[in-house]
Amino acid sequence: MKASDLFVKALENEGVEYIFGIPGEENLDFLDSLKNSPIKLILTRHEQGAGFMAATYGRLTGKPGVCLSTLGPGATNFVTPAAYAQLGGMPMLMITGQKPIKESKQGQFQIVDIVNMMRPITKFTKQVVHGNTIAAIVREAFRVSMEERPGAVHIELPEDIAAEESDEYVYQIAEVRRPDADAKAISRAVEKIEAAKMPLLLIGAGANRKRASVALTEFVDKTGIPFFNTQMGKGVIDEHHECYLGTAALSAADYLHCAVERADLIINVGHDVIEKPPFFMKDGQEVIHINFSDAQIDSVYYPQIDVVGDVATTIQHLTEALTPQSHWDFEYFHRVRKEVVTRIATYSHDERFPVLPQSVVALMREELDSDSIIALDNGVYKIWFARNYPCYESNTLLLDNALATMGAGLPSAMMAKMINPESKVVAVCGDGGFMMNSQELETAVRLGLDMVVVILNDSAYGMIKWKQEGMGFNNFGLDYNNPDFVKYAESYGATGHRPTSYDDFREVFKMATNSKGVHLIDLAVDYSLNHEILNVRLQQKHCIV
Ligand SMILES: Cc1ncc(C[n+]2csc(CCOP(=O)(O)OP(=O)(O)O)c2C)c(N)n1
Repeated sequence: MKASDLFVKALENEGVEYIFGIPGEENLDFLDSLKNSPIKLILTRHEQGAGFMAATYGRLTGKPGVCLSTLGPGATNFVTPAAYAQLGGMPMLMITGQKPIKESKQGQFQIVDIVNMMRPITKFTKQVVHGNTIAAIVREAFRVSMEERPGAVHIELPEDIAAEESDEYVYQIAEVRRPDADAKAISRAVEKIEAAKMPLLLIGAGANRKRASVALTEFVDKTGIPFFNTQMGKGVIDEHHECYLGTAALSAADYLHCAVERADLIINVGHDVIEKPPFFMKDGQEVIHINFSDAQIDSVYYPQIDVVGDVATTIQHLTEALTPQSHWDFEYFHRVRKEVVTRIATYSHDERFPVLPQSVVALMREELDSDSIIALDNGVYKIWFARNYPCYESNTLLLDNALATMGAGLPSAMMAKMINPESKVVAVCGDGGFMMNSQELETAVRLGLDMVVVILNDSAYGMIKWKQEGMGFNNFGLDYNNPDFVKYAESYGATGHRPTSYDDFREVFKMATNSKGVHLIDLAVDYSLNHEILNVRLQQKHCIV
């Protein structure tokens, strides 16, 4: 069998549905092998778009998303998506081409040492040097990519190896059960939780990965222990829950942190320090770290107890073993919850135009369903969404708070729509982040996706402006001009809208989320209160006593 045919067979064996990417001449054997495969090739307009889509496939399904590029410049374009998947704990396989390794007449043209370039940003990176090793390499790449903590893997398939003959063979996939946490670790955690006076539960990205929703909801229902979550842990427990205190959109100083500082024990399920800290640990505070792997120690995080094993099973064991204690005191936490709710409501229905980010968030929550998905790019609005947008289901607010890259919002929304065709999907991007991968509008239109892209337009890199102001610097170096986004959308075959008032935005948003095709809404945003609310007022706040 031709080696590239075997490669495709090995991918089929893993259940691969899509390959996202841009082939180069070094991938032509592989492309030809793909021609007769049920795997669908999704061409994108930039390798970043392909990589972000593949990573999001991994994030949402738990199975590696696969992307393809040529050697050199195509492969270097995978660097940011690789880091995105690696830091975000998203399984992803990148396949890149290479010049022939046995005999090449092109000197060093386009040759970059991609295998080594990928080393610090992947879990596994390998060049195939013989067709007969393909099946094992592919199986191992998938295993490593999915193994906790999941991440990016890379295989380089040189042109001459792709074309050679190899023995036909694929490996049977063995189901791997994640190990249970040690019984002693669980009973130590139970003792600590029962002995605490004000325990508080934190839910992080790791709990969202393996869908620990049912186990965690039962834990909270039985114990009544209030919870907060990280940005990437949103929606694991329905945030309608009366024990939900809020989301740590900032690392410190928010109203929610009054509760975090008062807690004598934090039960951290699924957060690790790769995601931006949801609080800074301080001496005298105890933390139980519950995750698939033990805690990485950092000056802001040094838990006293690790419970390492499958997260959902650990939580089930804890729920069974724990007896709710009469000395547990959650009264203060519930008062903080009321304070958080009141603060979030401020400006949520302010109808000024250009719109405040707070009112954009509230309006979208009102107009969307429980299973609707918002995918965010990276900008200052991410803080407002994380803080003010309650999620009712897991993975319904997709954001990146690990690499926190710009440019992933549109491709990740496209992937979310392909996986959840029945749900409404909205990409929310800043004008800066949108322009980093706006070319994927063509891919979205070509794929016939029904989705909405909202651009929060402030003609500036707003997040950095907000930081600049917070640090007392003068406004400098962060403003630009934008294209006419309505015409831009139309030139791709999408529909463009430019609301002129708050009410108009509601009408346009309602119509766009209930319509076919790709709709782009160019929405003028007013960030003038960000500094006052997120810096000045929070620094001046006094925790309720
Ligand atoms: C690829 C990348 N480049 C730069 C940054 C640094 N950065 C973070 S947010 C931001 C500005 C975002 O601007 P925009 O997308 O317009 O959103 P806004 O904050 O204005 O809402 C920048 C430059 C980043 N996170 N990722």
